[in-house]
Amino acid sequence: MTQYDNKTHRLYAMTHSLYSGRARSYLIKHQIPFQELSTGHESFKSEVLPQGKLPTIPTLVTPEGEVIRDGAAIIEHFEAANGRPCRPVGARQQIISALFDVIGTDGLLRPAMHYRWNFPEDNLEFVRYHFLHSQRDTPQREEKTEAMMNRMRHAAMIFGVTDQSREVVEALYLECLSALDVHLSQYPYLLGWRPCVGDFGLLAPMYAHLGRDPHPALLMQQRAARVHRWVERMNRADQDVPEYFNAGTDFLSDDEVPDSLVAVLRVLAEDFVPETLAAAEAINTWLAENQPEPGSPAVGRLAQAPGSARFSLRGETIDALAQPHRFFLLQRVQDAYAALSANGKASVDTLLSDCGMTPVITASLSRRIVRSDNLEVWE
Ligand SMILES: N[C@@H](CCC(=O)N[C@@H](CS)C(=O)NCC(=O)O)C(=O)O
Repeated sequence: MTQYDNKTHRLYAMTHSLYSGRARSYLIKHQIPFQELSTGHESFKSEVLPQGKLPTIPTLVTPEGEVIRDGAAIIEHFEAANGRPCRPVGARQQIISALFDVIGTDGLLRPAMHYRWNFPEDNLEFVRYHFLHSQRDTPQREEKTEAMMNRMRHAAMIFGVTDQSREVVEALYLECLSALDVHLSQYPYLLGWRPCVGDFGLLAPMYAHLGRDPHPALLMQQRAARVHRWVERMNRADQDVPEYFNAGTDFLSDDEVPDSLVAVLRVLAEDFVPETLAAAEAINTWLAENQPEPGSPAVGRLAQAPGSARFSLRGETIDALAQPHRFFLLQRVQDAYAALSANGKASVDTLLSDCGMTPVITASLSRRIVRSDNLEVWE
């Protein structure tokens, strides 16, 4: 069996996995030594899964042997232990950081899946290499790889990418890319000179899928060089800002959220807001009908699926899986808002209204989701 030294964290992850990119980047940026392994390693099944409960990546094993499953929980573990280096103190910046975490991990799944799976002539061999090599070399390896790839291909449709919606999915993503590129012409990170929690969330779709698979990576390099640089930067331990000749070191002063970032959020709001409202309605109806037991899983394979939500985007109807996980992360935005002073709330209200994001504060589920023993469960 592999021997691990007792100072290094073990990160079970994969290069091509969306959620892995977020946790890996956090470890790199904070210079936390880690060794990356995949779910194909024997230790994942024998040592990690019994405590992680679900076979998802990323899952972290600390040098003390604690198992933390889920990217948000991994980041929260280090944030809580180290004085929250990635949470800005200002009301507006704090809300925007938490909001980008939800948008990155749940709001950009359509373009991520579309640009990975619907351009097989450019992507397929590359993607197959990664899926194959995350499986142990057994006689069933090829078969398992195909099954896994088919499952993910199908996920693109479940998230709402169809022949009818692909044009609008592409248009929205390309506008988002351009707006982000403009923002990054001034600053290397979302809120200035260092990454916030929202940068890590946004990196999830922008790294493995949109910034690395051949077709979308080329698109990003050609159309948004600065966004491509940000993806690189997020995977380096240093600040990595040689092209900014007036670089600072901190978040922007005076709780500033630049207009260029508001412009990015305005594009993202176009599907994030209607999708969130439709998903809240679908899940709340499901909750009323099913009354899940307190403590029963709300997210992942062990949970029951509440079905899909229908909403309209630039005249196209989209049906997308209604995901409770979005609301688990949105609770953090809403909790942060609830803790603000009246003045803080007022300035956030103005900002969210400018972004077209006002409903994110009130769109909630009738039951809270909490973490218990490595699972997200209904309270
Ligand atoms: N909420 C989890 C989601 C993790 C997740 O779904 N990871 C994918 C890979 S990107 C996975 O492990 N899928 C396998 C499965 O669901 O069985 C997180 O943020 O870490």
